[in-house]
Amino acid sequence: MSHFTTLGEFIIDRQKDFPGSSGELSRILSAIRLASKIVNQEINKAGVAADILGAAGSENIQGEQQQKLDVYADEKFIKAIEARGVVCGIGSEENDDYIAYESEKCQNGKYVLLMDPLDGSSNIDVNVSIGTIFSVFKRKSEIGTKAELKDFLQIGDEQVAAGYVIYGSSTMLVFTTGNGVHGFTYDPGIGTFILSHPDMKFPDNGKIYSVNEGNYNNFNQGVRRYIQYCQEIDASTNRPYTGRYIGSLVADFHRNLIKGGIYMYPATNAAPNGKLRLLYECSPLAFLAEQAGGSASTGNGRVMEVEPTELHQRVPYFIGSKEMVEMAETFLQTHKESAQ
Ligand code: AHM
Ligand code: MG
Repeated sequence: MSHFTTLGEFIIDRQKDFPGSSGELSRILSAIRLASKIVNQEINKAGVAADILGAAGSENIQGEQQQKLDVYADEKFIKAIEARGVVCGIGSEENDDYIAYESEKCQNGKYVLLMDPLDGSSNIDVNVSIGTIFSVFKRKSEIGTKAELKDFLQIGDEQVAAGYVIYGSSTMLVFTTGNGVHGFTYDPGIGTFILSHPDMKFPDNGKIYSVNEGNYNNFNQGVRRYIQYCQEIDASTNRPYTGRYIGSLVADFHRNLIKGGIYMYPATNAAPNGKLRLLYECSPLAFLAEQAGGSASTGNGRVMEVEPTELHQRVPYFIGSKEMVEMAETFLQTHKESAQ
């Protein structure tokens, strides 16, 4: 039998590469691995649970309501992380405020975690890929105390780990601890994540652009001109590009990482900072993109350098193959002063 590297083995082998190398980061990753398996199982039976078991009324003897999957995922991740006792607090897109864990063990933890437990959740009901995104920072407050807001409001460059789980045609966990990006595919038969995509790299260029073009008339001139550029015919630069938009950031990002492409969620007239959240979505994927040789921009500089001032802050977002992001930035800068 050929040898497969499991996520567990990989974490142990690479522990020396992890910042600090004290085992805590490994425990965070293994908590994420566990929670993602539980969430994966629930996602896979989403239609059945809602339409058949729920209707039968016999599944839940306490008479509890069927939980929405994003709330379910939120709870599973919060509990799995808490149980390892190495994270002092957690910030989630699902919750208005961060959670500072109460136990002494957690308050002795060196890290905080930010996450979007189920991104693209509007796609659940229609059987389209969704994902979990996470980001880990060292805390700023004193060890042995409760987590504070300043622990969460850190620039992307301070991340010690980030990653995502994609619940797609197969389930994958992709992460970085600052030493490249590695992807693991879940084998449901043995309940294990196997290293399937070591050292993932964004192609420098690609031919996929991903944007919600329904917003076209609400984009600024630079974005509209860049979209026109993507659609122009020029065989020497592989244009027109192919338009692909799933509406699940993780899935769009994952495809573009493998094939080469750019994902954009620009500012619109109604939403001057775009839609996506800096701390739960943009920063973690920016860390992954840069580790994979790609890039992530607000259109006005690196996402990784944006100073957060609030937990749910949004930023315009351009992420993917380096040369494509650079070209988008050039269009944005060139048409900066133009009328909307
Ligand atoms: P969510 O966190 O509420 O799921 O929103 C984030 C999602 C992204 O996954 C996706 O790329 C984007 O919102 C789609 O938004 P839109 O429908 O406006 O194009
Ligand atoms: Mg989201």
